[in-house]
Amino acid sequence: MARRVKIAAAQLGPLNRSDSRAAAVKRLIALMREAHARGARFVVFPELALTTFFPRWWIADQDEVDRRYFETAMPSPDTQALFDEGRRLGIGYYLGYAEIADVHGRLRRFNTAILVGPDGSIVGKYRKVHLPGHAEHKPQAAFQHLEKKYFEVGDLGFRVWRYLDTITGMLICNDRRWPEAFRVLALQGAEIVALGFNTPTENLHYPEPPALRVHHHLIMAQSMAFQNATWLVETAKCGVEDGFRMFGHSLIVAPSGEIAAKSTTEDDEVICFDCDIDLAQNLKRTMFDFAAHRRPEHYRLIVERVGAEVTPANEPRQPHAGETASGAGVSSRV
Ligand code: ING
Repeated sequence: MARRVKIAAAQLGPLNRSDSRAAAVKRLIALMREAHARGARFVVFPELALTTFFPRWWIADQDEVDRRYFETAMPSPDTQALFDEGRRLGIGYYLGYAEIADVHGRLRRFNTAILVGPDGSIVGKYRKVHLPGHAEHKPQAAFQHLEKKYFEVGDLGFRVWRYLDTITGMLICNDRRWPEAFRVLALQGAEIVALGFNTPTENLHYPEPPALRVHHHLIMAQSMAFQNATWLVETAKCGVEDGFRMFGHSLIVAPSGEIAAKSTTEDDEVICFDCDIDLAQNLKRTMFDFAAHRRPEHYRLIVERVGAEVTPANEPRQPHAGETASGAGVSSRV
């Protein structure tokens, strides 16, 4: 009997700086109720779902940033209502937020997502590893992208949890641009990957056609789901926040790489799909049978080398300290 989980992507429209957390939570609860009414058992909310996408702003006063945009507790007085409603409806969810954590006496700040069970318990936590953008102020830029200033690199790695009779992993936004992140989850048996995102329509660095950014978003989601034989739910916070636009295109992608559901607005919107979790069995048994086909002995560079370096096989090179003598991990055979 196939395992089926009806999953919802609960897309949020804009949250302006003037929007309170309570207003955000009210909208999240309305989305949760709609998802529940449509039979969903798991709802994926966006990245940083409680506030505006504040990394677009240079805010010098850290206390102001902490007070206005970070959560020191989860649930907090503002988010308790969401936890209560989730428990009342018996529905599980992924929630993205900015976390301040006291780790061994030191305050640390992360772009975080949690997996909450139908009983309201926090089953798992993920802290965003791939932080895009910059740490310094770019006064000439039309907007900032200060995730490297406001957050630390996540310290929990890429993990999966047994959740609603499935193996579920979590990622956040920019992680979807790095195949390694999905593969580490798939190597742990991920059957569902939940990912919230906030992606600006405009490119900070050069005039990129907005349609091209969406094209990238769509091909990455389809390829990551297919190449790792997992369901992939990607939920946007989108629309125009204080004049700055982010695109929607929330997605539910099947392990076949097919888009099963896609949002059509840049507002609060629920999309749902009744996911057959066993759909990936054939893929995992044949084309993407990792044990049968992967050759890690040839992949060493992926872990050893951070940035790209031109190292042609027909030009001798001195291996860096700590790198294997053969550099690319293959023999010097021509
Ligand atoms: N947002 C964007 C994302 O990766 C970005 C940032 C966009 C980086 C396009 C590079 C290119 O979708 C977040 N929050 O990561």
